[in-house]
Amino acid sequence: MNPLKYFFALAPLALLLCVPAPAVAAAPCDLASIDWSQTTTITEVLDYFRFHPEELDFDHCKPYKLQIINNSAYIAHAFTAPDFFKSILLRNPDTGAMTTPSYEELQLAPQTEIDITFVATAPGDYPLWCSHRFHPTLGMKGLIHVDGQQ
Ligand SMILES: [Cu+2]
Repeated sequence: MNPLKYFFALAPLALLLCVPAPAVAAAPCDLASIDWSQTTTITEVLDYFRFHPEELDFDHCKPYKLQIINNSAYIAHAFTAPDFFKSILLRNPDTGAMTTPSYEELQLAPQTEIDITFVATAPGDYPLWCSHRFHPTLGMKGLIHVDGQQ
């Protein structure tokens, strides 16, 4: 057999081996077993055209309260993260009801705070930015990392 034929037969296989294996899908969250009395509070401050911190880290299937604070005296900001909001379940603190957010961003007037209580159900990296004009260029960009390891 022509050795070149082997090459062409094996080339696709070699290519396949070079492609990194996809991440193992995380197990779905058992919502009923989440202990909301163990909620971790994380604070994200928006100020001087920056997110503080620039990277938010969450473990998937664990309960969090995220306090988003616009610390600017005069400038409105947004916490824009469409893919992140699609991947979480919000918890109504009064009723305990869980819902997918109906929004892609949160708008914060100067000197205001919005709190959300949620569980992240899909591990991954989600871009975060402020949708106000020129704010990302000035540095209002970040990342939300949801870890799938338990
Ligand atoms: Cu902004």
